[in-house]
Amino acid sequence: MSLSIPNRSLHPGRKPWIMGILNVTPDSFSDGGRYVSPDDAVARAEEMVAEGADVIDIGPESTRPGAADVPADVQIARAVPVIRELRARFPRVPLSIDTRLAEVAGAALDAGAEVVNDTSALRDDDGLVALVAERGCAAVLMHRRGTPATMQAGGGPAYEDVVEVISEFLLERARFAESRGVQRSRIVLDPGIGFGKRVEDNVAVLRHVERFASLGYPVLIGASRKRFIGALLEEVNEVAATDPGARLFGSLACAAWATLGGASILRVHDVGPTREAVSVLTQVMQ
Ligand code: HH2
Repeated sequence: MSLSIPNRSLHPGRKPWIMGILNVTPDSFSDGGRYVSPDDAVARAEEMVAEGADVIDIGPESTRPGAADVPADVQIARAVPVIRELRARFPRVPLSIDTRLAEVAGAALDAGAEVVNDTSALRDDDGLVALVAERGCAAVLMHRRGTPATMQAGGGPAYEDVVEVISEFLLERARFAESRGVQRSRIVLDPGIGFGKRVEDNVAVLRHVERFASLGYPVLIGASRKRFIGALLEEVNEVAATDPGARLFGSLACAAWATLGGASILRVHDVGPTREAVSVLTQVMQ
């Protein structure tokens, strides 16, 4: 299985790519407000590249539970200067834009990004699928139930069989994208940990990474520092319940597990530690 990113074809093998998270937002759940200034954002990206990030995901809109929608012009003003600067400094590092809006994705692609990471899997903006097809960029299609504003209401929705529901959804979205002209080799699937799911659903998703990886597309897993890790750590580290920064070791456990399950991309805040964990693990696996 391979993922073809324009001009920089990368072939996920047993060792997943590390996608470093760069949220240029004032309100992201873990790093909100830290990289709002383009200079700070670029410096953070430089750190992540030095630590071995294979791709940088630039997020101009928080998708944390309860977050409000951010208009396209605001997202563009946050992301585009950073993408331009990163493209100039790192001509070979793939850049990804984390947005649900075609206008934002188009501006990011013009500035040098080549991956669109859409947490709505091409549902929130009808124009996005045509843009992705026309521009030939890679696209991450993620499962999410509800919207960021509503998805965790009442602790999150209940599922009959969360793995089955998500698998069917992802395959349907991939078929939809392909029917509109997106090449199969440009598609990545993501079960969407933390998006409209209860703690037990997130655990089930992670437990069955292998199943998602068998759907025939590269799989991205984004567990890093998420709230369910805090919940799982309740008895051993109560700080982790409220402090995303205290979820590093739990996040590494998830990254290692996802690697064993065949994930192709790990979306993480802590690039260096994840890279070390994955490096040791994949050498043992061989
Ligand atoms: N998670 C977040 C944002 N974007 N994209 C994909 N494909 N998969 C994910 O799991 C995912 C994602 C949420 O994490 P973060 O960016 O750290 O926070 P926020 O949404 O608050 O900016």
